[in-house]
Amino acid sequence: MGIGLLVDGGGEDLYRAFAHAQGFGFVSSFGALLDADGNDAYGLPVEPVLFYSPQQPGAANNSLGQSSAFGWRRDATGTHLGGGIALLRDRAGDDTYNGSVFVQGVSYWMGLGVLADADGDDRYNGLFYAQGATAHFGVAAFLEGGGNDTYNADVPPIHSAIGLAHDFSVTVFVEDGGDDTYFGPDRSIGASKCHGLGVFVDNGGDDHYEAAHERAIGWATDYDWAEDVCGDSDTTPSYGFFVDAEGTDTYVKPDGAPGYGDGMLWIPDDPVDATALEYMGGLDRDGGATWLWAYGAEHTLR
Ligand SMILES: [Ca+2]
Ligand SMILES: [Ca+2]
Ligand SMILES: [Ca+2]
Ligand SMILES: [Ca+2]
Repeated sequence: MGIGLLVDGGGEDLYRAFAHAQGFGFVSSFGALLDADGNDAYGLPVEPVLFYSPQQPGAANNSLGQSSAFGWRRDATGTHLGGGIALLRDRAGDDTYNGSVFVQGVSYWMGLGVLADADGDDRYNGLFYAQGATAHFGVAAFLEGGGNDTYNADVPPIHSAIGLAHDFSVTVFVEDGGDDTYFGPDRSIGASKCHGLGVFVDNGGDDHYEAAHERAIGWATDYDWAEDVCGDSDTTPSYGFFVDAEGTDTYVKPDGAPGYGDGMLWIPDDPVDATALEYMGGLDRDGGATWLWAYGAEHTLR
């Protein structure tokens, strides 16, 4: 319980740690890193493995940093303690963010994680729960102000990134401008599962989207299935939405992906369980077009 602040007024800085750093908020805590200027490098290495990761046991560190909020969930005594608040604010410069599991605007168990980078051509890499991702009643915001940014081009991501919400969580990912390049894993780029709400918005630029799995770019699942057991709720849906508001964009699709593309509207069907409460889809607004889009009550968003 407490407050931890790192405030840097400028200069080109190198931040290195293994875990619990660069904006980490544990139970009843607030941890923030504020950097005013400069081309900075934020690093939380994948290996050598010193901090156990339930998502990547023995293979990668549990980073819990670069704006990562974390709570104490269901230990052996049945104790629960809600997570804290984590913030990483970088105002300018061409920055690089490299991390492992739980990095870059993420939250787990009642926490709030915010990454806000205002300007510059930035590079983000994370393996699992990265760049706006939440698990188990978490809330997170990933806010990018501009520049030509690149997501997961240097290290192949594994799962859950770029606007993903899992298990009663809420995630908002907003990219406000620039020609951006996105590489997303399974459950990414506006996705949710198990009663989550995941929203992805890119407001401008000519962007490139490439997902390694069809469950991305406006996708939600809520079914009771061996891989993804979450109760098949009759009352609480999953929501996964994608919006690209401007620019001429390219999309690379994996097998089975919905028919998304530049200037298109898509509403995927869940091939696993037609009765699950899943609200999903995407909208790409074309470069020159200006149009009003209305959705009638006769349609079912699924
Ligand atoms: Ca700096
Ligand atoms: Ca910077
Ligand atoms: Ca940027
Ligand atoms: Ca963009």
